[in-house]
Amino acid sequence: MPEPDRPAGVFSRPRARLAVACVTAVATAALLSGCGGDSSGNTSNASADAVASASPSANMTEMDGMAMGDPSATPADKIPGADVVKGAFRLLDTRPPGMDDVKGTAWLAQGPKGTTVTVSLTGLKPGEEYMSHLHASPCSADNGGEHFQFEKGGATTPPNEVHLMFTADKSGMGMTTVNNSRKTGKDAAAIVVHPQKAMDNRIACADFDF
Ligand SMILES: [Cu+2]
Repeated sequence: MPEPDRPAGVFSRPRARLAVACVTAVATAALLSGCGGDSSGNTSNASADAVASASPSANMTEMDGMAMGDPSATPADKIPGADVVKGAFRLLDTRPPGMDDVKGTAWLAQGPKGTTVTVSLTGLKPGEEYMSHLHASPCSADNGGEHFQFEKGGATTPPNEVHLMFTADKSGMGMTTVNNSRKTGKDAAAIVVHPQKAMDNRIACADFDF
């Protein structure tokens, strides 16, 4: 069984740029043959989830959909073989006081491993926790509207939604990356960042440039 994590780890190292193309090709080939392809609709993805939970050692990356982020994971803009869109966070009028300097970028990658989302922000309150969700509407429509859900009306938690939780460092910078084994298509129009303590409060929103 190939180990999808290993080429990704190699890929994320900043050195050896020339080797990247080879590593990418090998990694993509390994994923396509080893995972049987998972680029179709929700039906096959549901069975992929079942397989992953039945034998977690077979493919640990499938488990990432349950998590809410890993700052050391390969960021979305560096996922081999993925289609990547990005968006710049814009401040929302609903932001709490002291959040006027928040800036940042979000990336959404879709590829052989499903969906990977990375957020990177500055101007946050040092040591504070924040939460980002994929949202279903553009920022201009009700500040992103409802949360994006793979199964509408289903669970309001991962893996049916995509959540990223992170803590701002001493300089007010926060970033993290989360994976989900399913693809969002273009239905996750935007991403919103909230204070973890006040989730109804929307600080900033980014539209993905699909
Ligand atoms: Cu949200």
